[in-house]
Amino acid sequence: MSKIEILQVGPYPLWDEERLNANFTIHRYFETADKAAFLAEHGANIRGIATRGELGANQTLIEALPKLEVISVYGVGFDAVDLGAARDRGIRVTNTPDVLTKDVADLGVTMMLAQARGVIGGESWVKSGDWAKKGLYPLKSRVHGKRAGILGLGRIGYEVAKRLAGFDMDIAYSDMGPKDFAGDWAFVADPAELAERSDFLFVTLAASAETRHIVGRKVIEALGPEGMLINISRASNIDEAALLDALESKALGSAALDVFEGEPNLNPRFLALENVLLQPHMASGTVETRKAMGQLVFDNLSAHFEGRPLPTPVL
Ligand code: 8YV
Repeated sequence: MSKIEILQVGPYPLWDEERLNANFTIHRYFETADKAAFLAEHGANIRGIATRGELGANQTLIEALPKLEVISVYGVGFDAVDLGAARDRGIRVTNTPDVLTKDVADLGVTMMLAQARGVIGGESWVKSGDWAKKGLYPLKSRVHGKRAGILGLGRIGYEVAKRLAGFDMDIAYSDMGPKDFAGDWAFVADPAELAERSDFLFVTLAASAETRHIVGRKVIEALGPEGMLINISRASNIDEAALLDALESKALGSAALDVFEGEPNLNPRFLALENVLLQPHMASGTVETRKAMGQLVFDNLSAHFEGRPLPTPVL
């Protein structure tokens, strides 16, 4: 019997590609030069998409695959999948929640500490010989005991807050409403008010059309010249033009960012800034977590085609 045909939208680690190839006929869409010609030739046979969080599957792609049944996302965020188009056709969508939560939180806190304490600049100070030439490294800001704001107290926001509690930080959060599990963390409904009372503002909410630019000029200005913005969610949650303006004018103290509009081709204005820490969208990027994510991508596809319940359905 011929194997089920799957469209692979972006590369995966070798171990995932081997498992997918052993079980399905995989079309490496990202390597096809003429996408329209490829879809005209193979589109009608494809029954599944394997994609990544930031790559998703847009309406045009979904419409080009008349037999599409399932979209399996390697990532917790499914904002790049056109859910409306999928829902209209009864196409199932799955993601990889939970397995990556703690790694994403770890990187967010690492970014805060590294940026506040000047870890990257400190290493350059040593390697460039500045330590011997110029003496002591410039003093940086304390982290422990400061005020942290968590914009979005979901799974990842909660793990960030738990870690920050270990640094004796004063924690507040914004969400749709107060959360039972938040203990003595303060609920602040308005993101600008949250920013106003924060030294460090973490953006940890799932992106959607509703959250687009939720961190706009008002929030950024409220965080202010001493504040730091840390984004481990999606670029679309922040008005990037407003962020760049504020970083350039020092209306915002600093930022630590793992996600960018148009990544990996980010706005070159970021590269000229000294008050940013830039990471290549790697918050879930540990071997352990990526293995678990790849397994879930495969398990969801297999479950669908074998008629079993999907392990982690979105739709
Ligand atoms: C990416 C992510 O999927 O979980 C998400 O939503 O964006 C990430 O985990 C990962 O970088 C692989 O592309």
